[in-house]
Amino acid sequence: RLREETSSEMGVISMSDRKEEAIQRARILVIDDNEYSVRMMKEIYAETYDITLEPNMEEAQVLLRGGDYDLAVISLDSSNYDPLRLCSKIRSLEETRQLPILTLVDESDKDKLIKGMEIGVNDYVMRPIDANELIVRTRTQILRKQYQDRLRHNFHRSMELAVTDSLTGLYNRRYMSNHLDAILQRAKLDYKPVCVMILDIDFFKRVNDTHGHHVGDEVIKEFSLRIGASVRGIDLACRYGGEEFVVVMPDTNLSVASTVSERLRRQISEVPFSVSKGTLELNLTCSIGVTVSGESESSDSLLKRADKALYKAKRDGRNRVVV
Ligand code: GH3
Ligand code: MG
Ligand code: MG
Ligand code: MG
Repeated sequence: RLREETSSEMGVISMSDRKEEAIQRARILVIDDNEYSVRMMKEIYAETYDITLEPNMEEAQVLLRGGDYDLAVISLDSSNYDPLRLCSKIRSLEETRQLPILTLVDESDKDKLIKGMEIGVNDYVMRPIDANELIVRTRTQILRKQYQDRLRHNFHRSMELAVTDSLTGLYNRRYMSNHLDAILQRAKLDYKPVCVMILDIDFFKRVNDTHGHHVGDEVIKEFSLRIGASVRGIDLACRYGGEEFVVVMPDTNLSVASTVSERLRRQISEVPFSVSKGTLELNLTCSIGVTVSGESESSDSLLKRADKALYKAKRDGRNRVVV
């Protein structure tokens, strides 16, 4: 019984994100060596934000790379460093590309500001600094940054939900089906075989009936971990149904795939499943069907043949691999 990933579930996630964010103060890195403005920012930021002061440009770069800042405030009129170089560094590094930059600008430095805007500075405050203006411009940049972070995060989460199974974290059936055809086409161009393995836990109903659905779920999770541990990075492991799994192995011949399957089968049957916080040990077995792609074979027919092999493994007495 695979849980359906619905859009309402995605809605729940975005709400919990908002909660998380409410308790997290925004973080500002100030790169300025002007004593007067630094003191001013300390005063007006401290209430609302976590503020870090770093007048040294090299140090600031280290902080930016490691820290999770929501805003960089950079003085453009420092004599100790090249602020424009710092701004372009921030824009060019993957880790800081999205970081808003607010600059503090001296009237005489307007040409620097224009260059800065070209590089990707988001906003500026002119010296002498007006506190209210600084507050408003700071808040605007931070809100925009946090809004974008939330969108990005929700986007990644929904992508994840769309392709993975929520109980096990393995790919879901739909994702696997969609990609298997592409994998087969690629393999055909490279003249490489693709193997498919289907696994089904033996007598799984008994686990549910004897110990309950929760224990059944735990077994499914542990089973998934063992599959994950026994396949390579390029293999595609998916939860195909309730307690049924498919592993797609590109660039693999049948003899290698049988060896992998046999090793996994033995590991499953020889190492008991520890569940209910270690209070219960279950001896389980699984049956495995393995097959290799033929020339120009569709994903459907490949999966069908693997399923037939699995069915034979069950019929022949379970706890075995049928190729
Ligand atoms: P066989 O050896 O023939 O495979 O026997 P089996 O008992 O494993 O039979 P079958 O594969 O047909 O049944 C699988 C059972 O798994 C049926 C269903 O109640 C249960 N199941 C499916 N999805 C889940 C799930 O997400 N959690 C739990 N706990 N049980 C599930
Ligand atoms: Mg069955
Ligand atoms: Mg079963
Ligand atoms: Mg089954």
